[in-house]
Amino acid sequence: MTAAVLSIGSNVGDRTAALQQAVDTLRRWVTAISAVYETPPWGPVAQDDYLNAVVLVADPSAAPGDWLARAHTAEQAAGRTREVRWGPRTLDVDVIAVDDVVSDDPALTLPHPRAAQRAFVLIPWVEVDPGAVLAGRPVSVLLRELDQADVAGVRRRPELALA
Ligand code: A4P
Ligand code: MG
Repeated sequence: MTAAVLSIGSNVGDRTAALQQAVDTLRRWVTAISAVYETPPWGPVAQDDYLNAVVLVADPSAAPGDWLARAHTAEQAAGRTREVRWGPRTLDVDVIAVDDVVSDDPALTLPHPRAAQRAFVLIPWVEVDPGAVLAGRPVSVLLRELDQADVAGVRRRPELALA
């Protein structure tokens, strides 16, 4: 069995439709879907706000690399456009964790190296899995250690629920 945590985000075009497309593409493996959150852009590139969510997936026969391939398939299905690293995108699907796998492979680094600093990942993740652990540390504790202004900036949008 492998279970994975996927972070989905969009800040170009119909953002809700892009997130829904990601869920639809991954549907057969989905075990939980978080609420949708409006989040200020993280990183060095000035850009519009994102919608972010976390999707939990499971597949008894999947290897870690299968989750990255499926993430890329979902991005393509949403017609992903992205010119700049960390820049605006129709749909980004990041693999946050796969079971307890640790890997420094640049093609698939696990857990995702920036997840622990990202309120837009940790808040939806802890919503769907309150006991979640990242690299040996409870996600609920990691959240308390973040800049609380970043945490407060991640706003739930209940009217945009994914199905
Ligand atoms: N890669 C290695 N490990 C992983 C992993 N765990 N998950 C490789 C996914 N990909 C992984 O990714 C670049 C390469 O990373 C891939 O070829 C893959 O083999 P990419 O998706 O093509 O490029 P990117 O998304 O521009 O770069 P990166 O580094 O993934 O950017 P981030 O870290 O995803 O940042 N602000 C808010 N509020 N919400 C967001 O969702 N997203 C970004 C993108 C910036 N700011 C944001 C958000
Ligand atoms: Mg990415």
